[in-house]
Amino acid sequence: VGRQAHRTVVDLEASILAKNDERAARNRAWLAGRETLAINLMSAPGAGKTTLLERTIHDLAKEQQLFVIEGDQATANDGERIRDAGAPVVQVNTGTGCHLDAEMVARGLNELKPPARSLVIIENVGNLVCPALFDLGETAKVAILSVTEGDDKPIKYPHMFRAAALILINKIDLLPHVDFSVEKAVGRAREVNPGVEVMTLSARTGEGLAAWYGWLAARRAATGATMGL
Ligand SMILES: Nc1nc2c(ncn2[C@@H]2O[C@H](COP(=O)(O)OP(=O)(O)OP(=O)(O)O)[C@@H](O)[C@H]2O)c(=O)[nH]1
Ligand SMILES: [Mg+2]
Repeated sequence: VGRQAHRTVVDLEASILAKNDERAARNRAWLAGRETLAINLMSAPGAGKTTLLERTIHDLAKEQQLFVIEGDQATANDGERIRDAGAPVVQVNTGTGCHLDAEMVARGLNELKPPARSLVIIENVGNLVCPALFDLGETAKVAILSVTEGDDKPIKYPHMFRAAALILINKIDLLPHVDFSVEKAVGRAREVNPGVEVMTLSARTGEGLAAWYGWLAARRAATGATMGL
């Protein structure tokens, strides 16, 4: 009986992930059909996802409209911050859930209705574990690690840092006050994800943000190029 119950749990997990992957594939096709770049922004709680988005919306206001899907267990606080910063936003509350899934993103996109060739950023629930396991149909995953979390996190939570196309080390304005080696963090990130691009920045002071904006612009150009634009 024990073995049977175990098997049922394993089957259920596999079926949840299979259903999610199928929905994610439909999101990906929907985004591709609209030549839209979608970034899944992930980090531990408080690493600076919303702060980076507020700053990005502000700094790119003249050249690039951002559309945002905000994931949090509870409250509309981050959604309100994004709206105040000037971007269309849909807030998704996951309740007890520790991550967004592809169905939530499908509903978010349906409500947000980004026009063709948009840039959509999905702020995932603050968590270093669960979000890495769920494909949302995004074009790329970006992970933020802030210097107050410790330079050992990439090897302790390898799935998130392995899945990321880009790792942003945030809050570098605090480096003089914390015991964090950028060199060690980058080395550990590349232990789990060889060759991954890493940038250091401060969403507060703006240091390093030009490289992030350059990365976004290059990804947008590549999204168009692969679609024959
Ligand atoms: N010193 C410093 N503080 C920062 C920086 N970026 C964000 N913060 C602060 O870190 C705290 C958390 O920032 P948020 O942007 O809310 O973090 P988040 O990742 O969106 O948090 P959750 O949505 O709860 O997961 C806030 O007090 C920010 O002001 C930075 O570059 N430097
Ligand atoms: Mg946030």
